[in-house]
Parts: sequence; C-alpha cells; structure tokens
Amino acid sequence: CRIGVFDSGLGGISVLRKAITRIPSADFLFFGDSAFAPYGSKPCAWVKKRSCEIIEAFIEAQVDAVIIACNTATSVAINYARATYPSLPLFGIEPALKPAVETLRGKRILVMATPVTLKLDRYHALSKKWAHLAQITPVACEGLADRIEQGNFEASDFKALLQHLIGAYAGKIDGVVLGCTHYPFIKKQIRDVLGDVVFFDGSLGTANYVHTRLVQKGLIDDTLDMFAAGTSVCNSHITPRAYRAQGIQGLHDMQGVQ
Ligand code: DGN
Repeated sequence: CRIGVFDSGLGGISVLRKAITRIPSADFLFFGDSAFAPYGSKPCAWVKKRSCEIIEAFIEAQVDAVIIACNTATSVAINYARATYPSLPLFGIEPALKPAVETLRGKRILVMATPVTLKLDRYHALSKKWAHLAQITPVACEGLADRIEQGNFEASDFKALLQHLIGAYAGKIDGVVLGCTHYPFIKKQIRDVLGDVVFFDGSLGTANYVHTRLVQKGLIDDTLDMFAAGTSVCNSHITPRAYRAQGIQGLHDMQGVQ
C-alpha cells in the first residue's frame, strides 16, 4: 500500500511520523509544499486548487490513499477534494478537541490553530460538539506556522511572537490542543510560556483512523503491521525517494515530536 502525505510545509512530518509508526508496512510519499507556505494567507479557492494539484501528482505516483496532513488545507479543501476524487481514500486532520475534553473535563483548554482553521465551519462544528465539556479558548496564531517553517525556535523574535500570541494565558491553562501540524515541534517553547500543560494533537487519531479504514478496505494487512511495528526494520519499507535519509535524521533533531 502506498500513501501520499502532504502539508503546506514541514508540519506534516509530525503526522507522517505517527503514520509510519502505525502503518509500517506502507510506503509513504511525503510532499511538503514549502515554496507556497503558508496556506493560511492564501484564498480558499487557491488552497483547493493547490491541494488537488498535489493529489493528482500522488495519483500519478500510484498512491492508494492520501492524507492531508494540514488542519488548514483539511478545513478548506477536503470536501472539495473528496467530491473531485470520489474513488480515492482521502483523510484529513482536525484539532484534537475530543481527546482533550475527555481527558480534561471541566478544565481550561487552549486551542492553538491558524486563523483560517478557526474561522471555518469545520472547527465551529467541532467546537459546538465538545465545548460544553470544558472551558475552551481558541487562539488564532497568526504567523506562527510561517515562523516555525524558518526554524531557530530559541531566537528572540520567536519567543516574542509566542509571548504575543499566548502570553496572556500563562499559568491559566491545563491543556493545549495543537490545531496545526507545525505546532508539535514547539511544545517546549509553548510550555516555557504557559507552564506545565498537557498537549493534544490530531496526528495519532488520524494515523489510527487511516489504519482502520485501510484494513477495512483490504489495502493493508493488519498482521503485517503488527509484526513490523514490533521490529526495528519497519523503515526498510519506506521508499528512499519518498523519504530521504536526511529527512529521517532531521526528524530526530526536531524537538517535541514523539
Ligand atoms: N500545518 C498547517 C496546519 O496544520 O494548519 C499550517 C497551515 C499554514 O500553512 N498556515
């Protein structure tokens, strides 16, 4: 089984990593669209068109399924892309409100995401469903995904941006929903501002869901994955073209990604 994974940039690597662990028997093709990051500042019509271009490239590369590893592109484009490619299993990611409220019932939860993700219907539906179970505060993190693309998280401008976005909540929050796939890379810096918070991100839920659906569709063999997950050879299933050794090394260097 071959799975295409894409994001507006490097954030999707946090999802790719969970997917590789959960479905080690699959081959993954990863596309980080850094040349056009961030998607959040582009018109919705552009994001839809770009997402379809990438999906088409994956289809040409003969993928069996695609994961949109970007909350913003999922919110904007997944319904459109599903209607455009009805026979392609297409998965997205959304802010992990459900696990957050189930774990921190009645407590204070900050939802960090891009302004676009928080503005669209998909998030409003999610919030309507779960917000009564906890004290949920959405924070539109303008410019944060873009700044994460540039790296150097200990620089003073990075700390100032984070302080500006979430400094007002220091010491007042129990959990943080990382509603953008770039944010798992900066857990340490978020804790430096907010204090000792619990994190929730949608990548594990997405990886589990993709695994379940692909087993149901007969596209992956569950027993093979159970075997591979318990061995250290699972990376040998990843095609070199999809995932250069340099990229894997880069992953180990990234802070905060489990
Ligand atoms: N990683 C993307 C997300 O999850 O929303 C960042 C979106 C963007 O490009 N601004």
